[in-house]
Amino acid sequence: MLVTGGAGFIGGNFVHHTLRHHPEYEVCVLDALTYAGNRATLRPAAGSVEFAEGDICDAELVDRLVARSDVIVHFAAESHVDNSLNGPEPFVRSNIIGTYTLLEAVRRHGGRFHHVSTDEVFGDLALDATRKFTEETPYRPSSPYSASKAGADHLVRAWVRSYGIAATISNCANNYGPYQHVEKFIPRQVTNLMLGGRAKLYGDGRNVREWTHVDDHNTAVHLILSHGRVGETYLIGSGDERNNKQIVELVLELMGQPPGAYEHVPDRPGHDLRYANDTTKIRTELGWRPAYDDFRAGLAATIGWYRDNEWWWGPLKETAEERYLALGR
Ligand code: NAD
Ligand code: TDX
Repeated sequence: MLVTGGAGFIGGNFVHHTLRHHPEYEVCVLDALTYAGNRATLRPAAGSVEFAEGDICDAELVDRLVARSDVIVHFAAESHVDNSLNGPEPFVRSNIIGTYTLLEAVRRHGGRFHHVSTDEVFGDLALDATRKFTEETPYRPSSPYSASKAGADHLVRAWVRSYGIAATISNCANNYGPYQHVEKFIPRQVTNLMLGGRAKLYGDGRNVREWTHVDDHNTAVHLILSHGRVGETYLIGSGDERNNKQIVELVLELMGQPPGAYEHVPDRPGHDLRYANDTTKIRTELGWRPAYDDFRAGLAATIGWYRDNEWWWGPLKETAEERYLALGR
C-alpha cells in the first residue's frame, strides 16, 4: 500500500491505524516533508514502514512507487485554508497537479486508488439549513484550498469515467486528534493555553464545524477500500456540529481556565459559515459508525495528548504563530 502524505496529521494516523488493524498491508509512505510533514509522527512505526521522501508532482518517482503498489491512498495535500488565502500557488500545484500525476501513474499501472477529500468542496450552509451536504450536492468551493481540492475530485471522477481506473473518493468533515499541526483550530488553542497565552476566535465565533475523530475517518477509509463501490463518493462525518465559540469554551473548561480567557481576532476572508455532512450512504451501504461518539471525551483525550507530547509540537509553534502574526490573526 502506498500512502501519500503519510507524515501529515490524518495520513500519519492512518499509517498507525493500518499497522494496528490491517497487518496484511506492507506500507510505503510518500511524503515531501513540507512544513506540515513531520518524520516524528511516524516514529512509533519506525522499522514497519518504508519511507520515500519526495513530491507527488515528481512523475518519475510516482510512477515507480505506483507500479509496485496494489493500493494507493492519497492524503498528500496543502491543507490549511489560511495559508491558501495568503499564497495559493502550492495548493494549485500539490493538490491539482499532484493528484493528476498520481492518476496518470494509476492509469498506466492499475491499482486501487482512494482519494481523500473534504466537505469544503461543497461551499457552506446557512446556520438554519435543514438539508446537509450529500454525495449529490453541487460543488461550490469558497477558498483557494477548497477550489484546489474540488479540482482534484473532478480529475479523479474523469479518470474513472474516461479511463476506467478503480478509484473512490471520500469527503470528510473537520478532523481532530493526535499529531494535528498547531496551525489548526483545536491544537492552536490548546497549545496557546499551555504556553500561558490566550485562545483566538475568528470573528464572532458562530461558524459551525462537524468535528470527527481522525480514527473514525480512517476506519471509514479502510471500509471504503475493502467494501466501497469503485467510482463512488462517500461522505464522512460524526454528526456532532458545534460552533467555534462553543469549542473554545469547552477547551477552556477542560483545561481549567476561566470561561473568558480568549480574544476575538479579525475574521478569515470568505470564512465558510457551516459544514455538515449527511452520512446516510456510508452508514447504510458500509455499516460505518463513529466510535468516538462523545466529543467531550475525545477532546479531553486530545488535550491530554498535547500535554504529553510537547516534544512533538513545541518545535512547530513559533513559526506557526509568526505566520498568524503577519496575518493579524
Ligand atoms: P497535513 O497538512 O497535516 O498533511 C499533509 C501532508 O502532505 C504533509 O505530511 C505534507 O508534507 C504532505 N505533502 C504536501 N504536499 C506534498 C507534495 N507535493 N508531495 C508529497 N507530500 C506532500 O494535512 P491533513 O490534515 O492530514 O490532511 C490530509 C488530507 O485530508 C488532505 O488531502 C486534506 O485535504 C484532507 N482532509 C483534511 C481534513 C482535516 O480536518 N484536517 C478534513 C477532510 C479532509
Ligand atoms: O485560531 C483559529 N481561530 C478560529 O476561530 C483558527 C486557526 C481557526 N478558527 C476557526 C476557523 C474555522 O471556522 O476555526 C474553524 C476551524 O478552522 P481550521 O482548523 O483552520 O479548519 P477549517 O478551515 O474548517 O478546515 C479544516 O477542515 C476541513 C481542515 O484544515 C481542512 O484541511 C479540511 O479540509
